[in-house]
Amino acid sequence: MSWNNEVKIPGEVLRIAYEIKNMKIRGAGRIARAVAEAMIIGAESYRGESVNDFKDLMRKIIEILSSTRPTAVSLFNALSYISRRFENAEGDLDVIRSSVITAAREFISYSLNAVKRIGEIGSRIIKNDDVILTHCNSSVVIETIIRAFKTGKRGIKVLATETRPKFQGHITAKMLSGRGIPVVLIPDSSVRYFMKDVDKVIVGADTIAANGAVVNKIGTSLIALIASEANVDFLVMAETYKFSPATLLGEYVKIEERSPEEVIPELSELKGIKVRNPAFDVTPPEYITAIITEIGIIPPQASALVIKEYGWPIANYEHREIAVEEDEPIL
Ligand code: RI2
Repeated sequence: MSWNNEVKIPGEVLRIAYEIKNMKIRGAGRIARAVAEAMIIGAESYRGESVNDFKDLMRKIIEILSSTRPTAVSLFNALSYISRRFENAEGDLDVIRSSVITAAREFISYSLNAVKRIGEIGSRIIKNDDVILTHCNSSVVIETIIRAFKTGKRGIKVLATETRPKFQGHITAKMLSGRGIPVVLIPDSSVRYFMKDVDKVIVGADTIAANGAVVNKIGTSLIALIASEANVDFLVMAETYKFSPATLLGEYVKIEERSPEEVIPELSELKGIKVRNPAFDVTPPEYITAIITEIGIIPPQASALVIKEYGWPIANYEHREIAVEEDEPIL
């Protein structure tokens, strides 16, 4: 099956899907907001008059967006928040269409407020002269550090890991230094070397399981291990839509494995050598000091409670590969 077969999908929706898949749009929160945006574009683009055809278009768009990246549950939680609304809505096309648009807008605005709120809560934990180590590029972590800096915390320094193979640490370093915050970019493999200087490790999350295990960028669990050895606090920042309801029922989180070319661009130089590129790993709850969410600071062991109390609807949609033709898309 390809991305553009029996139902006509708007080019802009396909572009968003393609950019998520290729990580031009990336970061668990950002991809969740991008799929919500794609749903709005899809809903507004429908020119027919049939409620059934409209719902089929929405379902097809959800299927395509769900096929982009498998690990960050934020993407599936955003889609199931929206799909539950239009699947349960009753009325004419206007009513069903506006149920999609309203739910998607609600999600986007919830998400942006949650990031801000986590920044407010998280920045209070940062003290004058703290040396913070972060991995990858998390918008909630960046928000928190910038807010701490803006609200007058003095002497903050950040160690940003490169985050191979995609080097998202470069983005982090640029974002922070652009705001006047001292940053040092370090190789991923040097974390243990530097840990003696670190006061706090702060990372984002792609998915948090019911048992409190955190799925985040590959290498996170190694950093947690090193922090634990050195008795350094290991803090995770995550909006509640990064908690996975399906894990309550015992489902595993699928770890994305990306192209070997991201690790070795000239693969032909290593003829016959298999190269693997898992994008995420799992940090067990016992290595996590606390998880900072928009509803407060929780121990990882309280994750099941967060899912039950504040839970996002269990995703009806799961990641299924849909082949992308070479010349697809789209623009
Ligand atoms: P925010 C990223 O994944 C990283 O793993 C990062 O820690 C996480 O999303 C959370 O990002 P990728 O898309 O939502 O770079 O905090 O693979 O921005």
